[in-house]
Amino acid sequence: MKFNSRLAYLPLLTACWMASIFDLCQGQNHWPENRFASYPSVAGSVAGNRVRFEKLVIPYATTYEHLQQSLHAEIAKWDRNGPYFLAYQVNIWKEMKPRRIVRLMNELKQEFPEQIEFVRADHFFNLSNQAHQLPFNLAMHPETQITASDDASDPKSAIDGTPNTLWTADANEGNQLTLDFGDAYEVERLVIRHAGAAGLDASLNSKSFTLKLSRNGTDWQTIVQADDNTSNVGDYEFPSVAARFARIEIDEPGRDDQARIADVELFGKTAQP
Ligand SMILES: [Ca+2]
Repeated sequence: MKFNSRLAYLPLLTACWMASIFDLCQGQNHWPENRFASYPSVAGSVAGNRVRFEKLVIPYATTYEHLQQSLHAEIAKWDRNGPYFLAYQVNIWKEMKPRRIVRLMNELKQEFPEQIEFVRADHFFNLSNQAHQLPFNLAMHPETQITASDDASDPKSAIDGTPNTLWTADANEGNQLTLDFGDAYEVERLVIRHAGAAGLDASLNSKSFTLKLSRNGTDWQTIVQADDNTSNVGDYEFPSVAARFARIEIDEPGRDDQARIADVELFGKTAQP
């Protein structure tokens, strides 16, 4: 999803969950997951002394007509000078069955070509944070590329937004993941999910790992050095560092010598010129 000031983002948050076996979610290979209990703080996402959120335009919308009219009214308010975020909740137990939601989505995309995107809830909040100059998950940014020192398993599994898919490598063959954000950002937080977060035995969690950041991909600065780890999820906030590249090294894997990363989030803001 390219971040573009010409686009309005119209997510159907509940619909995507509920319509899982239908067209709306086809092409997704996992479910968006929110495990808020794993987060000790979200200090980086506070704006005006509150955690930022987007209010639902309509909670529990039940009719096609209601949704369509509301969306048209909201789009008419859009000044097109920047992205406009709209969140709706749809009650699919009445007439707004999943296929009807897909129909509404297709009609609006046809009516407003190149102006509307329907996105998953996690992308919605990420794009909203980015637009409001708050830290957002750079690993989810469309420009971000990821490579692994051993790509026997797909390194993208480490940044697909769910701990249920893992990047795995023989620790003797390769133990690094490198992210290239495509541009420099002020990076300030790492959330890393280990094997236990994917439902595997916690003894397979990486024991020691390192986060390094770099502006140029050559000179690296060690930001986080974690030893004797037993946690399923690590959450590290640090003074912001301007970086285009991030590298995670598994220095000591879990008990079977397999490096595993279930998912990584790296939060940062757009660097000031
Ligand atoms: Ca994953």
